[in-house]
Amino acid sequence: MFGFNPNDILNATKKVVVLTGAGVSAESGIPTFRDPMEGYWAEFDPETLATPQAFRKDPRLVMEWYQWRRNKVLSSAPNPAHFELAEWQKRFRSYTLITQNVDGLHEKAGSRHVLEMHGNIHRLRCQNMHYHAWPEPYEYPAKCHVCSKLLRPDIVWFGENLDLKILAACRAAILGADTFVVIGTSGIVYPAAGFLDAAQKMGKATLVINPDPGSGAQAQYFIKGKAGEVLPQLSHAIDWD
Ligand code: BJW
Repeated sequence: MFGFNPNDILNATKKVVVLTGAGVSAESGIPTFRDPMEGYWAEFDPETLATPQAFRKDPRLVMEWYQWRRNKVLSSAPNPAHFELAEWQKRFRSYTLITQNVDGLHEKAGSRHVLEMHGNIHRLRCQNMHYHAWPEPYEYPAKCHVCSKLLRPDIVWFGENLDLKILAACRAAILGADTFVVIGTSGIVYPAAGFLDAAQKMGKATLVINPDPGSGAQAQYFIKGKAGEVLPQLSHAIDWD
């Protein structure tokens, strides 16, 4: 079915790290970023919405866009890929889930200790890193209770630094892993985009799951298909004991 025996790289004795991207939430109805027809960047300009400069120039526009996106996420549900990846935390000797997604759907499906590289759309923060939940109902401009600065989504925009502790945890997990699995990411945005090559250079077994062979086909193993279909089949094919 896969062209290789999944038990060779995924079984209960393995230490596994999974990196996910927007493709994992596509089957939950959340658009990816770079799909040429339905991706966010097909309709919206990242420069005017997902950069610190955009927020300085027009904070209301940026907040309205994120409020719209958050409402979309709130009305969506995890799909079989999220649920299968949550199951995996019980299956392997060691397991770390890293995501670039900000939608929180992994946690909603039951995954714990997820390393969220790009933040979380359900949190707001000010420039002084005071964190807040979205006020319900939200009305622009929401300000920080501590320092009165304007609140923004706790999301890593282009040109912004990632949380160094989270990045260090991602790198340590990959360093300690036997197998690195990459699902549903175009592998364009750094630093996450560098993880697959780094894992290969470290001699880890690498597996990519993606409907587009252009996204990560350099991996040792590649499964062409949708995450919500492939992951349950893959789990079914593994001898877990
Ligand atoms: C399916 C599917 C299905 C569909 N099943 N699959 C080195 C080289 C070059 C540039 C840089 C570099 N280092 C830094 C940069 C600059 C920049 C960058 O990478 N630019 C590139 C565009 C070249 N990076 C940054 O600015 C980062 N900051 C940084 O590096 O600071 C320095 C620093 C680093 C470390 C420590 C300290 C300092 C920040 C990047 C922040 C990215 N933010 C975004 C937007 C967040 C805002 C928001 O959500 O609104 O994060 S960009 C956007 O892309 C979002 C995503 O998380 C990210 C990745 O996208 P993803 O997930 O890959 O989605 P798509 O749409 O690209 O792909 C979807 C995939 O799914 C496709 O492959 C489909 O085929 C597949 N798919 N259906 C499975 N059913």
